[in-house]
Amino acid sequence: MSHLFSELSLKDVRLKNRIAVSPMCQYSAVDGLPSDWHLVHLGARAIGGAGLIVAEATAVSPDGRITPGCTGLWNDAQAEAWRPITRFIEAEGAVPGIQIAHAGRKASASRPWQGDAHLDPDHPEAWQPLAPSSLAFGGSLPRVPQAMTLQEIERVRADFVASARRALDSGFKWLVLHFAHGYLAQSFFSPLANQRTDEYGGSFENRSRFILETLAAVREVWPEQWPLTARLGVLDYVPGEQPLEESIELVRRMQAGGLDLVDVSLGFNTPDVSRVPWGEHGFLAPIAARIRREVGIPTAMSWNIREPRAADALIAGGELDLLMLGKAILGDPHWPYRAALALDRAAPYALLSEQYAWWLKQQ
Ligand code: 536
Repeated sequence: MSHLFSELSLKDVRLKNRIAVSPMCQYSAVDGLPSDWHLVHLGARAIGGAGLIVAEATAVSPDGRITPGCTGLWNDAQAEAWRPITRFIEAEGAVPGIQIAHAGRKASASRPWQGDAHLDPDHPEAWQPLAPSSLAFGGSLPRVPQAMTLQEIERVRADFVASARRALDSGFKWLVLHFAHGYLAQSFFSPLANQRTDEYGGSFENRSRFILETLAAVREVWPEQWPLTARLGVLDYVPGEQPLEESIELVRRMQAGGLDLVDVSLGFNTPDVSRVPWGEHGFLAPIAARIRREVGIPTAMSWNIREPRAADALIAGGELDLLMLGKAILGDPHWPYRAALALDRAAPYALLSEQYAWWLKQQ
């Protein structure tokens, strides 16, 4: 029996396997509204057999979008528009999840295929990015963000709470807080981005404050029975970053604050990714394993995982509980079915909708 195809229970949610679709920005929304594109993109992967489908980084406010094409949950029309998507995912036996986010100083950019750079400040669709400090990310994102006031910090926290409520109304049963990739929450934690001198900057306690307060506020409105998880950038592989021990301590405090699982990811607080050891299959696995062991929290992980056998070994080896697939499952919505065939699972057809299974079983 493979480990990849064992069930995972977390709170009152039961995933039929350990394969999750990692949140992947489609930059295809208008006014933050998910569309037929999102239904088919996510729905196809539910048909494909993944146990958990996490919708892309969805902005908690208009200024929290990465690009004008990002999805949102800052109004009720958006909550309504997500509903057919969660309904379809559930009907296919998968669990619908969503990642909520604020892009911070990386906001107000063009879609990757239209430049992947900050929009000119005079562009009709541009807006003023916010961040802990008025420090530009650099590279293709040169805009100097506005350092947030305490009132703005409070406002964004309230936006996370309101978006979590709407996610629940939309039918999502798994919430991911985006605390990674150089976006707002991550940039509060990183000394590479945060130079504040008030209670939100400087010491480890202060740099952790935004993340821990946001988590606590969301925990109050997100039901106990559904998993509350976060994607956290634990390392940037850039000189001047926080030591890994700080990231591990932050996860410990997040767990004490009600976090049910951590998706171990990268910081991306600077344009310099030259030291990231991309080459190895599942290169973050030793770090995820250490967090799982030292903190005692379920872990998920993505980045450079595509081989079913190696993926299965990561679950079997106790390094992670849940596999997050990005490009592998973007290129092949039926990755779970193919993985089941490759791992000699008795009945890969059980992963498929009846409509597909019937055809595929014909001689
Ligand atoms: C990660 N990215 C993460 C995104 C969107 C854009 C790309 C997100 O979390 N919404 C990434 C950064 C650097 C290099 C590769 C990938």
